[in-house]
Amino acid sequence: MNINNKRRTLLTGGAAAFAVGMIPKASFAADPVKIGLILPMSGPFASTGKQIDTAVKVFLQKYGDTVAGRKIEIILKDDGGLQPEITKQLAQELIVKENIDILAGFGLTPLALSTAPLATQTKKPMIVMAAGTSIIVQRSPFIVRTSFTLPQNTAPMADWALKNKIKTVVTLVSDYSPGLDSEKTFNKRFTEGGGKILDNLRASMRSPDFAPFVQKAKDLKPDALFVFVPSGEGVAVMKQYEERGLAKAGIRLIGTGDVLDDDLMPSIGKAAVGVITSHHYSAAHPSPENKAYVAAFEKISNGMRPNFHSVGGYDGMYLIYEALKKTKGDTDGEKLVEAMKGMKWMSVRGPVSIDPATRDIIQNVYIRRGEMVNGAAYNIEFDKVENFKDPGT
Ligand code: VNL
Repeated sequence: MNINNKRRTLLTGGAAAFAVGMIPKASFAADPVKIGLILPMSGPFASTGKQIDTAVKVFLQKYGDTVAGRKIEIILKDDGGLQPEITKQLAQELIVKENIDILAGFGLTPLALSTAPLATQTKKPMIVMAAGTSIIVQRSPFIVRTSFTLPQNTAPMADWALKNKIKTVVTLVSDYSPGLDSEKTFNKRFTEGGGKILDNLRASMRSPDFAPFVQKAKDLKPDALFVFVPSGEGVAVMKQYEERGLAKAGIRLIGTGDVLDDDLMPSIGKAAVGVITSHHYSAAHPSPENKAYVAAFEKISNGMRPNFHSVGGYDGMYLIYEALKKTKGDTDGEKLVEAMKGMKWMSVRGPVSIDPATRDIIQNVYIRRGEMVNGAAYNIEFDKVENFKDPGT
């Protein structure tokens, strides 16, 4: 209570200073380029923050902390992952008090949406490294996304199901915007291709109980259960799927890769075998770039496996560095965003680019099967849709 009150007073102070028009001072070439990194480092989505924070460390180790003659300074803030107004207030403080040049992070959609108007008002590039609702990039011309979108990752799953004798599906999603994006995309693609949706189930996003939903799905006897839950919640879903015997009842599990998040695969173990998911990143992606990344990440973190959110953070840093090279160290927001548009590079996930029209990421979406490799569960890619843009909803 006390801490909260204190925090609120502080934040109100920051907001007030901002409101009376305290214009952030321009930074000079000799100053460091400051990146305000806002992540959920605590709370139910802390794994997302930890993954991105670690990826930034791996990036700095590989590429150094100076680019285009300017030192890079990262200022990390923990927003707790659940309160959009806290994320926005932290962004405001970073801009007004710390004079940051670039905003980055944004673990969940509501947190990115609340901060978008600030990016526009202050002309600060806002790099969305994790959140995946389609509409986010439309909320500010200063947003550039290096993560993914739910429609982008869902559509290929619906297409795969249609081609693989899955005729009836029950969907289960988290009841907030990325879940609704995923549900809408799956419904549309699957029914347009001749499939039938038996029910659309939605579980609460905060401390969900999946048991009644998984049981309901079982009772409806679909060919498959399609699942989207945000990173961190997959273990609970997999436990219910296993305990309630859906696989034995002949009900397949399919979904976006969030449910078989690499971060959780060691805990999910054998339950993941045979589960088909579509996603833009697997720690098992067989490229030399990715092998080096996984090794560096595991080393710096004492054995943590990198997940897709880490890659959004790693590529976000890469994009910032390449843009600064193009502007020769100029941190003007409009110039940086302009430099980011159309940028192409070889990510650890495969080839990616920033769509110059939408500022969203274009990437391969892979179809993967859960398999045991030397005693550990991995998502093994066996098919892909190349250079896939967000199809929207
Ligand atoms: C979101 C989407 C967050 C997918 C996730 O993990 C995720 C979001 C925290 O847009 O809120 O896996």
